Amino acid sequence: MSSIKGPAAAPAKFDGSALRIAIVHSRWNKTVIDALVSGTIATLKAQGVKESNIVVESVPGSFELPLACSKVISGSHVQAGASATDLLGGLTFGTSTPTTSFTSPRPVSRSSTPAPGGSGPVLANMPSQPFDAVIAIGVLIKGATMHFEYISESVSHALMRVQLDTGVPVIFGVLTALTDEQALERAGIGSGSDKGHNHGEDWGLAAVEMASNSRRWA
Ligand code: DLZ
Repeated sequence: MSSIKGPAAAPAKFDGSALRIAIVHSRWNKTVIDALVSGTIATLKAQGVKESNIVVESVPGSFELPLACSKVISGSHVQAGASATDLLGGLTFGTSTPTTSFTSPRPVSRSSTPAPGGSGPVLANMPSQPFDAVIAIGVLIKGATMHFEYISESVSHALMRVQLDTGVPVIFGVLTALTDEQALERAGIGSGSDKGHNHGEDWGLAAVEMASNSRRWA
């Protein structure tokens, strides 16, 4: 029997062509994050969102997502993130530090200009524009300690607070997986014959729907 889980189709088709969407993702559990971010961007584009209107920022871990989303929404960040065009164009990434079987926080380059001393890219100061929705993407995988519980709980509450405080939809793209395989399957890259489903696709759809409705409801 097929599963009854999952979102039903939206009641209307939404046009993302006038929307500006931010993706803020953590760099822990890179393999899964990369698949989720790619799935999200592909769906946003399929909904009509222009590549140049998709801005991607990264933070070290999921715990940093709420503050980053809040800053991105309030426009208090002065440095522009990478556009999806930049990312899809194959920017180079810095050295990664392995942390678990497939985890590695990863500094993302946002410009091809190297920083003085070769320590990384120089970020350009650019005026920020409002976002219609922000998608927070993180992957928490249960380990031997209580980190998972504390971070999952606080991050989900904090992301909810950000969207209620700002009135800007924040899409909850944080996987809270009990095993590596659970996380991989929810990014559509499971190791079995059924690779699973990339939840980034759902998050892209949710962002366009919520952004469109928020404009209509305003
Ligand atoms: C410390 C930590 C651990 C143990 N596990 C994860 C994880 O599975 N996923 C994730 O996104 N971040 C993890 N972190 C890092 C924290 O989110 C945070 O970046 C650090 O505690 C620094 O505040």
